[in-house]
Amino acid sequence: MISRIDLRGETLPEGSALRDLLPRAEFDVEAALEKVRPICEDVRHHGAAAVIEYGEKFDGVRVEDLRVPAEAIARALEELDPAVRAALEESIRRARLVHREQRRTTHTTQVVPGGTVTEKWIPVDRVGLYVPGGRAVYPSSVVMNVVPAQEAGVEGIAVSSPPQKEFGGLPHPTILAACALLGVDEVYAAGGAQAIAMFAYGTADGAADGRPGCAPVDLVTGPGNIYVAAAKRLLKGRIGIDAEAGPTEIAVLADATADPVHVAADLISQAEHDPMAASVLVTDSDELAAAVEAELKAQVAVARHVDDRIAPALAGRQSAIVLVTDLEDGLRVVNAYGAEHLEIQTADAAALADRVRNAGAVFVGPWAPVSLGDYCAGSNHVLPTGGCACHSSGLSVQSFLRGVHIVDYTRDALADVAHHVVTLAEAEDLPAHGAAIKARFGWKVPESK
Ligand code: HSO
Ligand code: ZN
Repeated sequence: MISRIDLRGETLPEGSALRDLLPRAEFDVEAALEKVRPICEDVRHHGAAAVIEYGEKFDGVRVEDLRVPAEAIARALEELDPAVRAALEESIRRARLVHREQRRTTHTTQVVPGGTVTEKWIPVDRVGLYVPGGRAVYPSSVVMNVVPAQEAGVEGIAVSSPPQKEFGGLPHPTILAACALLGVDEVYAAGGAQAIAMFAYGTADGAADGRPGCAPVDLVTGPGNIYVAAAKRLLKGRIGIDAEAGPTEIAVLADATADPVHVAADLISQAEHDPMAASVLVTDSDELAAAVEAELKAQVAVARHVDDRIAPALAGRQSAIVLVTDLEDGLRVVNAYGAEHLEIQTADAAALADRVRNAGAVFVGPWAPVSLGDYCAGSNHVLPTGGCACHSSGLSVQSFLRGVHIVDYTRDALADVAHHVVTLAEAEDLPAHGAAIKARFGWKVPESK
């Protein structure tokens, strides 16, 4: 069901050579680029009409209007199961607690007397948050996108999620209800690459009844399938994007003290997302490896979504049990892998977690499973996959802010450093740069004090 990779008794290679020994899914965004290019071009030139056409083609339902009416959003909340409402409210409350503290304060550095640089954090004006709606209908992802945007102070927040045939062309009602709970009223029934293009280019032609369309956004965040990832890559530059989200991943670093029942349950929990999802156990214990294999069999036997997702995910080349000589090697392995989610289930979990360098999020000890983070830890679940944790972070308030430097110098402060500026300008053969300084001092370089 799950393969083994035995790295014991070898000196582990470093960096990318080690990464090459580890399992990973193929997520070839490049290949999807050619498919999404004409879709994006169509939306650019034909606006809402093209988005509606592609919705009919890919989602199997033709909508009159992309914008979800306010009444439909209100109704979805009224009809929401009260237990789901309470759980979403708690998820939102905890996420707000964490994300509120991520706000950055303006900081002024006095570089010299009379010369300051202030770094001011300004939220982007308008964001488009994409919420998938195919195999995955995740109201929790609405929370994880909207909360940091709101806590950052973003004023224009638009959400888009694919139209669902069984709901008359509206996005899934729990998605709409989550929007209502968060106070988001600008929601579109658009999915896939066409939704990303709608956000990037806007749809000036708007609705059938002449109401305005979706205004272009500055930044698009949120997970999606390979076509969504390809459209984000294609339109990056015109819009900002968050880290590209590929199939979800869980790595568990565990020793003989870990409970195999927990480890197996956690590996299965993320395999449940996608046949391409990755579940990786890294352990120095033969006994644990064998016990987890047995547990996987037992738990998969009674799971749902087995044939279409869990079984292919666990059997795929992206999943494995990796045996290592000791936990030091285990740490090298998980750092080389850079998992989206990393659980540490070892005797001294906190100390090991402290030495993790590459992971989207780290879950410490037996009582912090990834599922907790998916919904109710307060942490964000939109995290870098595919090894991108080596250079990118998950979604946070920071994702929605820009740090702008405000430079303020007096005449004396400029005079004092003018000769250095002129020297550097000349060294770069850019005399006009130097002239912009000299022009302020009667075309001379002022004497430095
Ligand atoms: N584990 C997913 C997020 C999610 N899980 C949504 C359940 N619902 C990626 O972090
Ligand atoms: Zn999950």
